Amino acid sequence: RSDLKAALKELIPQKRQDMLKIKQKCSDMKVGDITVGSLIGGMRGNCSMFWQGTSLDSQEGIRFQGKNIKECQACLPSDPTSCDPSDNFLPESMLWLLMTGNVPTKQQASNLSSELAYRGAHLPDYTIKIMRNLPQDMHPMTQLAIGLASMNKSSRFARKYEQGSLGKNDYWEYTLDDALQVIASLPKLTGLIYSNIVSNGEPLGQYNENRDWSYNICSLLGMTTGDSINRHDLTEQQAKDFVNLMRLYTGIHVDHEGGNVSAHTTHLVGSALGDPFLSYSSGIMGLAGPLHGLAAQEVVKFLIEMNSKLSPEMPKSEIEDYLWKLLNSKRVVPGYGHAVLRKADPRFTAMLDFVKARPEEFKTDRNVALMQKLSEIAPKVLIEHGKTKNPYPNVDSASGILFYHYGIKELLFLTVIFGCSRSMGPMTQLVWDRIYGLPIERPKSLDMDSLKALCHL
Ligand code: FAM
Repeated sequence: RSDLKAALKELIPQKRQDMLKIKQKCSDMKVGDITVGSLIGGMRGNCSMFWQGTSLDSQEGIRFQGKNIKECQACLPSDPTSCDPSDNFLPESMLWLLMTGNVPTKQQASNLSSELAYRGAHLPDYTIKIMRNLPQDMHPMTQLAIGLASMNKSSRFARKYEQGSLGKNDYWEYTLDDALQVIASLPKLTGLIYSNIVSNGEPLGQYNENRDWSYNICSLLGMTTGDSINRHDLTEQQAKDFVNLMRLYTGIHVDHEGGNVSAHTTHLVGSALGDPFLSYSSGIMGLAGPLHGLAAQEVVKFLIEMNSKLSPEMPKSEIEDYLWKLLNSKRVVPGYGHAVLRKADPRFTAMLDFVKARPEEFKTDRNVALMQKLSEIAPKVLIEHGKTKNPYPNVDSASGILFYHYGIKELLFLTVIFGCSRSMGPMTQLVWDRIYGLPIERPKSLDMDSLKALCHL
């Protein structure tokens, strides 16, 4: 076991006191005005959620407990078994940072990684049985949501709550146990889904309790050289790079503050005291939408399709024409725009840096080349088009095509990897929701008559 629970126990009294003070002294303080535009416009700009781990600045992008991506890369511990300084930090380190607000020591990160590896080694028999019986062509995100929801049967929080023996102040401990179990179970669930899709359920790799969370995901996808089938004949270096891509990707997709669909859904369902399995299963359903997590897959399709129509040199004029045709047919340029961000997504920059650090690996990949070219050309076209509030690339414009490069060609599956990563932020929040004893969410809605009356129509 890691000492995460102990670290939280130390933090809780002060944090609870802070929250109590805010509640007692500032409950009537105004946060902002809600406009009719926001009411019928997806609640944009409507600041009405509390979210502890991350915040999104429209200009600078995501901050994890106040730290931007570069700062996280500089301070969060990486794989303790490797001495390669270019290794990305472990997502487990990020989880510790999200949960506690503090950068973990190498030992704390390593212990948390071991705890997750231990917890994730055995899925319940009934979950495995359910997963193995799902149709091969069922949407991978549906499979993931089913797998997670089935594990509610083993929820410690749900059991204790049902027994009626749990005081409100202690909800968080059982929620933390379940939340860690959700996160820990994702490599195996992901492996089961992928092998269901590509190999008739035959395992593609080994789960190893001595390896980190991202490594186990890669291994179970058949993407490591040592303990998996290595379906794509990856070299040692490629397999190592893929694990680092997985750590990078899953390390920076953990959270994007509270209002995005997957995080908000998890929080909303959890607010009714749904356990972490049910709550995150719902979040996964939200992530599956094409305007949210599925966008990475749309981008890959888009790049492949566009590449098939362009001349080999990919001239700028052809790319511009292609984009205009797309926009004129009222379609969106996938991978561009964002509901909150108003600059290029720093997560996109991090993925691009991964490519730039490996010029040999990517030099013949036309899709990756087009992804890079588009990031220079599309913003100008979108600005001229004049609709998008943010004409710059978001992370999805780069992420899917990198997984595709290494051999993950089953596009619908890409969002499952996103789902592994995104568990960490919303699960952190659910634990803190319980620590603070936050109530069920229940915003007021207006019907059409009330809206018309308000607008004097
Ligand atoms: N291409 C063309 N038009 C776009 C556009 C794009 N990439 N992004 C926004 N617009 C249009 C949008 O459709 C809207 O047009 P209408 O007024 O005709 O409805 C207008 O610009 C204003 O939209 P906005 O306020 O700038 O964006 P929203 O906050 O409504 O939507 C996104 C944000 C992300 C849903 C939107 O930019 C989009 O559809 N992008 C493409 C899909 C995508 O990349 N999604 C991934 C988002 C990612 F961050 C994630 O969650 N994984």
